[in-house]
Amino acid sequence: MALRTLARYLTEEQRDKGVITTDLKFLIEIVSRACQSISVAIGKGGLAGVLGEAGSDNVQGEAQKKLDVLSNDILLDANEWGGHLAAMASEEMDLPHLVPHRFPKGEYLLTFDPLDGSSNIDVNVSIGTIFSVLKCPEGADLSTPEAAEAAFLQPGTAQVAAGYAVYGPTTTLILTVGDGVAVFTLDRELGIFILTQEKVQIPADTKEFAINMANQRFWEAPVQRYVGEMQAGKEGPLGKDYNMRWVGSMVADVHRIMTRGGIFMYPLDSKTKDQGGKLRLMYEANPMAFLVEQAGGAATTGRQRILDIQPDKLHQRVPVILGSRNEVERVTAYHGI
Ligand code: AHM
Ligand code: MG
Repeated sequence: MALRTLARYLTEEQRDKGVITTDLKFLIEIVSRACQSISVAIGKGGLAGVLGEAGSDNVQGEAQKKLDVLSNDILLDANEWGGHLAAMASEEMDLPHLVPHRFPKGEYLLTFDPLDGSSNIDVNVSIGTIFSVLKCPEGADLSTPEAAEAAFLQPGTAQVAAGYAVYGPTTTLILTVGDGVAVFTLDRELGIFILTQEKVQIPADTKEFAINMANQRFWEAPVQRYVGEMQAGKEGPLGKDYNMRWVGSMVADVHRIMTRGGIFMYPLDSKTKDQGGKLRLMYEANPMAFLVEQAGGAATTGRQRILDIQPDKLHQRVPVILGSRNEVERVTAYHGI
């Protein structure tokens, strides 16, 4: 049987099923090609001098790595000329990036974390790109980057596509256009993404959890209770032994859950409470929540479904609990909802 490439999958979603527009198909193909370029740069590592600090901070006050900046530039350059976008926003940029006047503007907005897993970049551990696509509201003010921020402030339920690429032993692209979740693997010789799994389903139950245990003393009572119960194992109230896996790159931790189930938590803690949480809503929590729900899992802050949050700023942070449905519902219930 002929290989099903990403291009073919998207064509079927557009032409045969009518799920996406031709512009959205084009947009996703361009993002996938940018991910291939990022994958090549990461693959060269120290040979190309791309490792190490960039010597600058991003808007969140985090030190940027050279590969953070390079990945951001690759995504901006790839996406600005095609005529499918109105504006882009990124973890690495304070304000939205408007499509330059010399190019036509389209109807979509793209947000991304160009390279997620900063602490793993220089140590040859899996990292990735996360992206989310929204429609630009009619009549949105795109006259300045400051004015354009308002167009992005839409709840996650408004996403028309979301995905992530993992740069690990293989480069994979995980995508949803609201019609289930599909996994594509990069054939490095052919230079194309090939469909390797469709209709991904996250098992409702699990025995595996992912959380940064170093933050335990800062967590709130419901998460303390839940993790304590998991650690109590067979003899505890949950009646089974759990295992822990924590990569420290959200893309890799979520990808494990997509593959075999599990629960991922970056909950509210006293260290990050003032800023609302650790992970960013628009380009980390929302795209992952859309993918996880499309795969039959659940995603909450502990108090609210992530996709229902009405954002009030572009770089807003939120607590994240996602993965196997029964486990997410349990810990959410412990928060008193
Ligand atoms: P980044 O986007 O700067 O890489 O930060 C997000 C990352 C996630 O990938 C990961 O889940 C988390 O931050 C790890 O943070 P920490 O090591 O502080 O627990
Ligand atoms: Mg990130």
